[in-house]
Amino acid sequence: MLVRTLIIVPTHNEAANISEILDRLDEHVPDADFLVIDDASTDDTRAIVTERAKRDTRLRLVTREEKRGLGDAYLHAFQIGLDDGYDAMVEIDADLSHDPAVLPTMLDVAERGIDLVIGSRYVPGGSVIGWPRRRTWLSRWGNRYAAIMLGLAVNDATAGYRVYRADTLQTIGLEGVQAGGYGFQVEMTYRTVRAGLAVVEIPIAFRDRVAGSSKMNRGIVSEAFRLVTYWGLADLLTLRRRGRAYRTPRSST
Ligand SMILES: Nc1nc2c(ncn2[C@@H]2O[C@H](COP(=O)(O)OP(=O)(O)OP(=O)(O)O)[C@@H](O)[C@H]2O)c(=O)[nH]1
Ligand SMILES: [Mg+2]
Repeated sequence: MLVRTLIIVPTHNEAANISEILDRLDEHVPDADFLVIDDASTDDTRAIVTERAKRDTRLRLVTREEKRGLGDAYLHAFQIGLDDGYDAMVEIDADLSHDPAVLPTMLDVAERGIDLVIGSRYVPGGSVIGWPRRRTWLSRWGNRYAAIMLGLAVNDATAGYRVYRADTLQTIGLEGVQAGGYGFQVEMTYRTVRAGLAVVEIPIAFRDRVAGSSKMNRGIVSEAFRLVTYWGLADLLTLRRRGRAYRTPRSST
């Protein structure tokens, strides 16, 4: 049974959103603990969380002085969660794009033994609200490309709303992760699938952020594209090599 859950909220300048997301999480998953991992915010994010943590012992703040990327922040937080013996770890954006009301269902599915539960925009019942058409197109086709290149039967491998069972993270390991942005989510999904673990997608309505500013940039997209292409080609070559190795040697006579 999954008794202890740690909800990880990465932040970089999310003062406009952090109180509301924590309130809403509190409302829907009152038994969980919270870890806000803040990289180099220059607004009031840290002050807000510090003040709140004085009243709420289930909330803790970890700060880093450099903005080291979403993937790096999650790896740091996962290690803390594993060291502290949590059974499940949740990824959720601070910007209210992910609705905490869905989290109890996602945790239920993880509790029933699914190794990775993804809040997915691209399964029936899922949707994206408020994104310009270009951004939806990029995300949709980026996901299709990753699924084809890596042989993933996952529709939303870039999704940032997830529940990992702690044993999943132990099995796939936190060492040697290459990607930092959206590619991080794809890489962790790829590792989970390759380890033969179970992934389930639960439909969500993803809403574009209303407050604060986006941290998405071209570098994040091109990193994901480059790495997915590299992993996919490396897979192909390895298969070919294997194919060659298994071929019956021709007789020399
Ligand atoms: N700790 C940490 N958090 C980050 C970093 N970059 C982004 N975040 C947080 O990660 C979450 C997702 O970032 P967003 O800027 O919302 O990125 P996005 O959802 O891809 O794009 P938009 O919704 O368009 O802004 C938010 O909670 C950010 O504050 C980082 O370098 N370090
Ligand atoms: Mg966002």
